[in-house]
Amino acid sequence: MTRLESMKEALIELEEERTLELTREALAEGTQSLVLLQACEQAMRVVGERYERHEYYLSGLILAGEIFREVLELVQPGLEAELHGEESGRVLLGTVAGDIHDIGKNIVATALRSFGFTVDDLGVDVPPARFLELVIATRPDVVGLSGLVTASYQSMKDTVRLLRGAEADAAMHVPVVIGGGLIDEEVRRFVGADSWTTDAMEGVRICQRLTRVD
Ligand code: B12
Repeated sequence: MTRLESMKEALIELEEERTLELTREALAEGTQSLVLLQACEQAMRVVGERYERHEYYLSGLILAGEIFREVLELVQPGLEAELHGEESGRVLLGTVAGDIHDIGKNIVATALRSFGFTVDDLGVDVPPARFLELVIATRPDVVGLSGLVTASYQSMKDTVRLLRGAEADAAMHVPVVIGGGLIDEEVRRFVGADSWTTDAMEGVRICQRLTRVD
């Protein structure tokens, strides 16, 4: 088993110290931050499946989230060094109402900032009206909505409807990108968003495409 695989395994088994130790070792031997993050995302998926099968309880999800946060602290400096870009557009980002998952959203924020975007991060459990308020105040080029629980899709839909609705300035048609582990084309259609992704780097490319002035 490679060090990366061992690290992934340790996270799946919720072994905090071992995960962090292996992360430090992998970084020391030159493993890219992005590669480490991808391994962590796969591990989190397995943790989620174990929770679904009742092999892990809520405490398992909480611990996994905690360990991931600590891993993120270790890889963050490398991540910022690996990614860079010219000054880009402005993105308004947040996890929608009814959802408190923020690990993925925070990774996207870091990736976007590293690529030169200005990111206004509204945090978690953000109601549609708050997004509208900030769209009017900050005039972003893209709105990014994050959501991991199924219930978040309705909040995303409500947010898009409000942004496209009568209260919003018709001239201000801001593209909306949605992201989160379980999102797919069907969800995008339900929500009425312009684009979707389950990957932070693809999210950056989508935002670059949407803000490109040709
Ligand atoms: C860790 C975790 C938690 C932690 C979250 C900690 C935190 N600070 O975020 C805690 C313990 C708080 C938690 C709580 C709950 N959780 Co939870 N959780 C997870 C778990 C295991 C991992 C999530 C994660 O961080 N993944 C890693 C990140 C990096 O991946 P990501 O979020 O997908 O983000 C990437 C991309 O999607 C993308 N991206 C994300 N957002 C955006 C936004 C934009 C704009 C763009 C461009 C890209 C983008 O970029 C990221 C990097 O590539 C998932 C399992 C899974 N499969 O996702 C369950 C999971 C999401 N949770 C689940 C559940 C059920 C819950 C609870 C309801 C449990 C409970 N009984 O209370 C609560 C929800 C409370 C709420 N209202 O939100 C279910 C959801 C099922 C469903 N269909 O609704 C899952 C799928 C587990 C499962 N399989 O059952 N959870």
